[in-house]
Amino acid sequence: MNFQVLGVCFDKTQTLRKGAAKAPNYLRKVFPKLETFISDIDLSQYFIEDLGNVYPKNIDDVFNKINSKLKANKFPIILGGEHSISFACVKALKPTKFVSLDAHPDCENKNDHTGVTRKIVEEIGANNVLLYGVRTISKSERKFIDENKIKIANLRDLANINKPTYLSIDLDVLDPSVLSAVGNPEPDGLTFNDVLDAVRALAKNLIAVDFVEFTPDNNYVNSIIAGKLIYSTLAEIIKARQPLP
Ligand SMILES: [Mn+2]
Repeated sequence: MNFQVLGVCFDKTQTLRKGAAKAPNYLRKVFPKLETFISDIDLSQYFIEDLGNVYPKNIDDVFNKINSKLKANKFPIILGGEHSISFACVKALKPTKFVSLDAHPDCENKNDHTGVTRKIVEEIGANNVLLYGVRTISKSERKFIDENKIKIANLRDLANINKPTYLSIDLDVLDPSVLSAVGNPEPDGLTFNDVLDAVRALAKNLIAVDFVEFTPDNNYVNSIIAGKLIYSTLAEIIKARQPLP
């Protein structure tokens, strides 16, 4: 299978700490340093086309910028950028299901990174949206989640999906002891392997993945962890499409 990688350099609504717009180019410097043989998959055998970056002027510009770049028949790997970009990706790629791995539900009634999941709920329906790894919910978000019966999923819920699925990985789903270079770090998060377990549960149904909110800092370890997570995700997607031995 073939992949396409697109950087979406947009962080204009990031609040606590900006810098996610720098993530795509930062990651491109890290990738060549990483081991490409992961979980018995040799990533170097797969064609990964780099589509370069887009630089949206504002949130509503993201859709036009990415829609003209993405190609058919190649699995999209979107490198954010802040989380708000996922809405445009969902609009462009039209999955049935949307799964968000995120410390936050992003269900505020706002046109920014805190409201992206709510916009996606309005786009594809609440019963098609699943949250995983959520641990900090505002009062207004709690109300929206309860009223719309949005699923806060466990691993089995993810494994039970059997429809084309878009996966958004907000890197703040990881515990800050694993990776702290994100816009809004939250304690008590997932381990690296917890995230990969979720990816593995979803892998056969995935049609695209984004990695958002990585906000590079001077800590070299953070960029290695982010890069390894992306490579490991690709390996799981490939593995799920291989015939059984
Ligand atoms: Mn988040």
